[in-house]
Amino acid sequence: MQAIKDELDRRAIQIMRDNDRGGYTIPTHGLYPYQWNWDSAFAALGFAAFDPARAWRELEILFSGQWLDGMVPHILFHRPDPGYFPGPDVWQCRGPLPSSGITQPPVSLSFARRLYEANPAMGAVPVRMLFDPMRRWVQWFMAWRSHEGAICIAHPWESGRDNAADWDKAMAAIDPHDVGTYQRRDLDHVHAAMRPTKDDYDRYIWLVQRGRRMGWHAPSLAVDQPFFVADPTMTFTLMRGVRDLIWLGEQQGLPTASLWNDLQLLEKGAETLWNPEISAYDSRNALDGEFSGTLSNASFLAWYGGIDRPELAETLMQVLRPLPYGVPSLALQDERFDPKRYWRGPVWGVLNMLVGMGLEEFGYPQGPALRQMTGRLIASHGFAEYFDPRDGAPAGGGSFTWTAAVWLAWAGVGVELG
Ligand code: 9WN
Repeated sequence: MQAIKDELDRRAIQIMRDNDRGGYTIPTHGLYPYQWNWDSAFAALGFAAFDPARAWRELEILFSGQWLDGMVPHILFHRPDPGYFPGPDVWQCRGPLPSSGITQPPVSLSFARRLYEANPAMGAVPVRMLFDPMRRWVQWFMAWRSHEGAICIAHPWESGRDNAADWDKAMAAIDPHDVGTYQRRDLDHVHAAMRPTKDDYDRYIWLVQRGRRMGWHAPSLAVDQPFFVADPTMTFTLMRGVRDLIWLGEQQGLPTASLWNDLQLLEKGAETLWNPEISAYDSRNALDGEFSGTLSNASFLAWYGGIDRPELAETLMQVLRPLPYGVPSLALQDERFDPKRYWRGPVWGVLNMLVGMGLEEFGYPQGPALRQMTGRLIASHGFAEYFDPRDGAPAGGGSFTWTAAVWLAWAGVGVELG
């Protein structure tokens, strides 16, 4: 068994090295040729298992793309690559590096704490360097993405769960008739049945065009938002991030007072996302207050955010019962469930890990169980972007950085194979 585990470790490290572009890591060759925000945070955790200095470098380069207003972009376009659309010419942003104009879940705040805890002597300098940029990113979220304390997305790509059923109703309100023609590149790499539809893409691009017209100026974008949905992914990852940033600040004697206020507001906001009809946390359209009625893997991030809710554990057990590999991005019982199309059914190592870490911290047996399921999933089906939740069949891009990182940082640690 140890030999199999060693071989998987070796392959995971090789994937991370192959996707390393010198200080930053791409998610996978071809489909995603740039630095993505939350992918990089997971990459840092993966590197921490075999090259801690390189792990900090990943986060430092991510934050070198931070905008003056505090936002940390969801993509940094370090070197041009015609294989991805929409590229820097479409976004037309004016940050310190060519970038997109939206953000992604701030898991990097929490992963910085993990890096620090693993090696406080090495972490002291980077923490002192990153603390203020991280705090300014939190302030940006609270200023421009908060609705009653819950954190909203202004584009489906911000959530990281881009194509989730959660956004369907809110997206339907956008009329993209004037979007014009454009050439998608994702379909050159992955089968159309696994990717978003043209109707969705028209709206994604329409929202980018709106941002560009307004010069990506946050106060202008906030007026008459066409899409603004409170998201459990954002809310719980920021809540956890703020807690961990406070912890880091206290370790290094840095100012944390404003973060305590943010945390209080986020805790109130999270409760506005509890949907009694599905007995779980749900996304909620901030424009009309409507819940989306979607049981997704993000519905179970509350523990990761630091909130225990025993009814949620019952809902989780029902969702997990028919499935061998962890939390699906949409519950099997949902009529919109689609096992291969991304974020509409498949299972992701990264979400299994966040949900599992939270459950482990609160002492639920489902936490270690999720870790085992994810370990066995990767051991038997490889380092794919995501997997069919019924049989583990790999889907999306291959040789994926964050799946390798999840193996090295969590799923492969203590896994029982065989
Ligand atoms: C758009 C890189 C990213 C992930 C997201 C995932 C997918 C991009 C795309 O890939 O999004 O940002 O083009 O589909 O949904 O979570 O960060 O791996």
